[in-house]
Amino acid sequence: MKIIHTSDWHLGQEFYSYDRNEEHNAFLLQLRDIVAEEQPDVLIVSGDIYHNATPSNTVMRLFTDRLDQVRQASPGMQIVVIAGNHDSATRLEISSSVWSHLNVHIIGRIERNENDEIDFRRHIIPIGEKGYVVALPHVFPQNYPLIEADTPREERQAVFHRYMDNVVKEVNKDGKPVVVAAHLAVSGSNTEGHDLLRGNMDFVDAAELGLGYDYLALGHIHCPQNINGYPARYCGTPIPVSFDENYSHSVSIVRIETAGAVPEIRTVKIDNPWSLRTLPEEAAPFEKAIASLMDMPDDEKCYVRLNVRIEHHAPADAMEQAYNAVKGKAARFCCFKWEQEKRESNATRQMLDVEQIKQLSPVDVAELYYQETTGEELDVELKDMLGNIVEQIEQNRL
Ligand SMILES: [Mn+2]
Repeated sequence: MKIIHTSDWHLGQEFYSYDRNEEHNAFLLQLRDIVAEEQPDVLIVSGDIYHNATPSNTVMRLFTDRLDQVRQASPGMQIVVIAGNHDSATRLEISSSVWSHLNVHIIGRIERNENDEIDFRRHIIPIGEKGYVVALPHVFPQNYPLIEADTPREERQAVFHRYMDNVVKEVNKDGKPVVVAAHLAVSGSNTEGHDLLRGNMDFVDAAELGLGYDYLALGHIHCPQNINGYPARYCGTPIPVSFDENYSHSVSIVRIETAGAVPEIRTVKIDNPWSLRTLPEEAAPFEKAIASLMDMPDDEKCYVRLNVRIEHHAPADAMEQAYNAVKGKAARFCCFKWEQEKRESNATRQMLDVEQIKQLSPVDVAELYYQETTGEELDVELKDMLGNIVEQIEQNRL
């Protein structure tokens, strides 16, 4: 079985208010050409098709038109699409019955049949005589359906995977290769480029998914990587979603000869017409950073994040200066990456032990912290304000 594995397209992403349809269109045309060249048995899209739950008409049209062209580039191929956490599961499935006539299988969610039983078989897609793809859309861990009465919420996902595994074995009587497509975060994977402070990720131990597969085609984590100890891989984003996804972007081509064989994996690079650049590479003072923006060639298509080291405060008109610097250029200024210059405190650093700290008021601690991190005295007004807040909290507590 020959597979093209891709995920995390994030179609419709607005990048610092810039529209990315040109880039996504360029990717989908490259995907069409790769499919034409490789003639795979199946194309797997492991979730996050769209960036938002409510993509615009233009973006949905782009998906429909281009997916149809991709399909025609290898007419015998099956296409399996699952929902990611960014997708609306129900919206993604709107046209799934029409697509199913064209060998395109869109699985957005887990459904129950008229007897209120989980429809496991809906997720098992035969790839001709070659094998099966098991399509597991994204489900938040706390939302996995209850299969066995009294299963605690935190165990429902593992129970679901165990049942799924058993149904796959029932269906796959001839022992053909099985590929599982899933959109989830596996423990121990490299999350480079993801801002985990913004949105928490629920990590799942890969062992929880059972071992009833020959290849696990993962989506969700954007950095391409194989998972240690498992025939599993994140193919990564074809188009970077953030400045921190500073690595090569590709789709994965996977071949599995027989069940139990180690999958052969290679990648095909995707070229983005717009690069994402952080300028200068090392953080520099504001004026120097602006100068590097001014020095950019007029016709260079790229998104720019300015890497600035500041001593005190950023200039109030920093944004305006940056926008002015790219006037008349193709480059799109996006944002700043601020780095506060570490300064030695003027006051001798006080080392306090626990008992000494206990003697201090919260405002004293704030004052010391401010002195130590900025090297300056805390503003009197700010100090009074903090004092009032602390007082109010203490009064409420009594
Ligand atoms: Mn994603």
